[in-house]
Amino acid sequence: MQCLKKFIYVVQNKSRYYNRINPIFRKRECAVLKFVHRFQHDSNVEIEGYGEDEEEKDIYRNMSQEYLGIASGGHKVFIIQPYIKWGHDKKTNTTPTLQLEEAVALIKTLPNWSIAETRLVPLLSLKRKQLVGSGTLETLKRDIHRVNATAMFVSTNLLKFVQMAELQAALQVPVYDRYSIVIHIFREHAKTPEAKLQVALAEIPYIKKKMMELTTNYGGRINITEKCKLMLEKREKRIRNALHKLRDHRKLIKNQREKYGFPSIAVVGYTNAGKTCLIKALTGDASMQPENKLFATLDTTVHQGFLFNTLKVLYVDTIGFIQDVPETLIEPFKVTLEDAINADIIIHVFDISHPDVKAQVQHIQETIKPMIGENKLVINVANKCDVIGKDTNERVEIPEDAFVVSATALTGIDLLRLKVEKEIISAANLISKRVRLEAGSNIVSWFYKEATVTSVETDPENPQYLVMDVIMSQGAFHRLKKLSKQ
Ligand SMILES: Nc1nc2c(ncn2[C@@H]2O[C@H](COP(=O)(O)OP(=O)(O)OP(=O)(O)O)[C@@H](O)[C@H]2O)c(=O)[nH]1
Ligand SMILES: [Mg+2]
Repeated sequence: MQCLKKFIYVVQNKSRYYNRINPIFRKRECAVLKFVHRFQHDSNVEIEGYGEDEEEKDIYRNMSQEYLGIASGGHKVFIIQPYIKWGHDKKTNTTPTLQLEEAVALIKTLPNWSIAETRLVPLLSLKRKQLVGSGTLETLKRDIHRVNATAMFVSTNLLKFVQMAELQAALQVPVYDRYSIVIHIFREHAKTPEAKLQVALAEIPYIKKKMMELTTNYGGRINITEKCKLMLEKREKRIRNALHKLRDHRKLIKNQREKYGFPSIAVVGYTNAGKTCLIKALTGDASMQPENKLFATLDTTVHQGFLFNTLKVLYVDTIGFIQDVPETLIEPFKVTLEDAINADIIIHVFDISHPDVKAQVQHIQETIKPMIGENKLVINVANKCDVIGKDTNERVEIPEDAFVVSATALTGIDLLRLKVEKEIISAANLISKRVRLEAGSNIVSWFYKEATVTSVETDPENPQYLVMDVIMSQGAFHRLKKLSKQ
């Protein structure tokens, strides 16, 4: 299998380069490539339902294979983590070892991918045409061969086309950067039409950029046909339209939700921080499936739960964050995140056991700040307290007001739920009232149906009356006022 993968890569790779210089090669290798493409095919490349014809699909499939590579067959991958030792570009909020750990976690998320070897590679700059010097390149060549790796992952957000091409030509294996790896993970995890469209949209800037770099680097000699460019633009437009339609539909659902007055709580945080797990703990929804994978949740999903006072609330699960990926990759998902963040309260959950937690917290705070209003309540939750020592509170710098919980051991969950209960009335602009009503009256049934009855007692002074504590939305309150005027 490894041999076959190498053969396929060599055929694809050679053809790409010779195609550009020798048109005869194109004809000769055409038959082999057709076989290769049929053999290798990423199932999630195609998005149905927005009017692309067969020819356009075919062109896109080829472009996607050319620039993003193919993930479905799996790879034994050699990971290098480049890092800048000195100067402006040196990262200060994380370390190369932590970045490498994240790179390993990314690869482990892809089915059938395994890790052959990992290496930290110090560089003077990430911008040079030849990413690594000739000495390092020779060592890498030897080591890739020694460990039988079939691909290389350079764990930096975006490689230039020329850097990739140089590495590929020298090492004779496909080279991936973070952007392309994350796209492949997204493709794996996108289940709903919306998530699939978002992934398809996120791919386009990458392909466009690589295509443009190719033309520039070869002095315009490479004929990137207008057809390809136009096709990409058309595809982008269609995807955006399809997404708009889906979002209009979602807004409709959201308006209906608001009409019925269920307060909502959006849970945001890094991928693998435990967002899904926390919602599962808060709702007791056994069907939810937290996974030890990056980007397990791509879709915004809504889950109902009850507070101690029986008030029904909706928890919104969101896509996780990750460090060191370009904005264009996350941009299509941000719109969904912005929608989700419209919730009444935000829970920002972070994995307290993660060595990079400080940088992660900062990243989330900076990203969501412009999306939320000044007065929106953000509850900080430090999750996975079960995997750290008792004295961690002193060691790990966490926001002072954070709730320390374990979503799996259910530690601290009740306190968190109480906090939500305490804040939700004002955050969601709900009305909380104590009312005295005649037992058995229509209005009592109305409250049970349209509002949340948090307690009920018989009036000690007149047993024919009930004293009820009720919570209702503004909408329900207006309906009640109308009803009482009738
Ligand atoms: N030990 C421990 N593990 C936890 C805790 N909470 C979550 N996990 C584990 O962390 C992993 C990720 O949990 P998820 O809830 O899927 O994380 P997520 O934030 O939803 O991740 P994405 O969907 O990828 O964004 C799973 O293997 C969980 O079992 C916790 O409190 N303690
Ligand atoms: Mg999740």
